[in-house]
This record gives sequence, structure tokens and C-alpha cells, in this order.
Amino acid sequence: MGAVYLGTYEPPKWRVLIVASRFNELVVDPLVEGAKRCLVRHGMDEANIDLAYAPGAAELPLLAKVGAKSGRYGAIICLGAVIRGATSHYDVVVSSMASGILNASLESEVPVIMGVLTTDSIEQALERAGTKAGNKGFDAAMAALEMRSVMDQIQS
Ligand code: INI
Repeated sequence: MGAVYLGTYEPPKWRVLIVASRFNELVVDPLVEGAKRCLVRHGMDEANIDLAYAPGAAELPLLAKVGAKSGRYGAIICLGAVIRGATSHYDVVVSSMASGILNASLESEVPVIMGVLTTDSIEQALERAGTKAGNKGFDAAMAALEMRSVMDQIQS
């Protein structure tokens, strides 16, 4: 059997860009804090964490792509919340956002992590932003660490 590549969570030597939406800030702010907490807990210097704000989830892919293609970041973490109850064009926003984030990742060959909550209600969103169902921002940062590590192993 050949190589097995499994991500590790060693202190990252690269910079990270968090791209967060301003929409639903009550939910998104704790996601940002969760992501930062995860990265710092894994040994990242806080000075290596940059943060860019988009107006809403629909604009996350462009900022993510610009960040990823800049060559400055080992990973990009997209954070936001699209809530069906408050969004008549929910399906359009979610599907274009998700495919845009995937496209940013594949085009740039930089991990672009989708830490965007897509829920039916504000209550469900809050549950995933640091209350009873964990913190999706923290989880997204874990995914960023893992993906960068696996990619570095494959490429080295
Ligand atoms: N953007 C969000 O991030 N979450 C939402 O729930 C939301 N709602 O409810 O509409 C939302 N809309 C704004 C959208 O992402 C764009 O910013 C806007 O359409 C301008 O392009």
C-alpha cells in the first residue's frame, strides 16, 4: 500500500482569511469568534488571521476567490447565515453561494471552507452558533486546518 494522507492539527505556519457576511450579524459574529478560537487554540498566531466582510452570503464567493487567488492565504473560511424564514429568495442565495464557494476553491486550488448556516429559522441558526448544537465557525476552522494539512502532504 502507498501513502495515506491524513490531516493533522499542528500549529499552522500560514495566514488565513475569514470571509464573513454582515447579514444576520447576531448569528455570524459568534461564528467568527468560534473560528478564531479554534485557530488560536491550535497554535495560530492571531496576527495571521485576517477578516473580510461581505454584505451578505451571496457576496462571499467573490471575496473568497479574490483572497484565495492572492496567494497570501493557506485557507479561506466563509462564514454566514441564510435563514429561510426571512428570505424569499433563500434557494437562489443558497445554491449560488454554495456553487460559488466550490468554484473559488477549485479555481484557486486553495481550500475554501463553507461555514455558512442554512436553516429554516433563527432559532436553528443560533443553536449552531455556539449554543446547543455547537459552533459551525469552530467546525469550519477545523476543516480548514485539516484540508491545508492534507494538501501540503500530497504536494510535498
Ligand atoms: N444574505 C444572507 O447572508 N442571509 C440571509 O438570510 C439573507 N436574506 O435573508 O435575504 C441574505 N440576503 C442578502 C444577499 O446575500 C445579498 O447580500 C443581496 O441579495 C445583495 O446581493
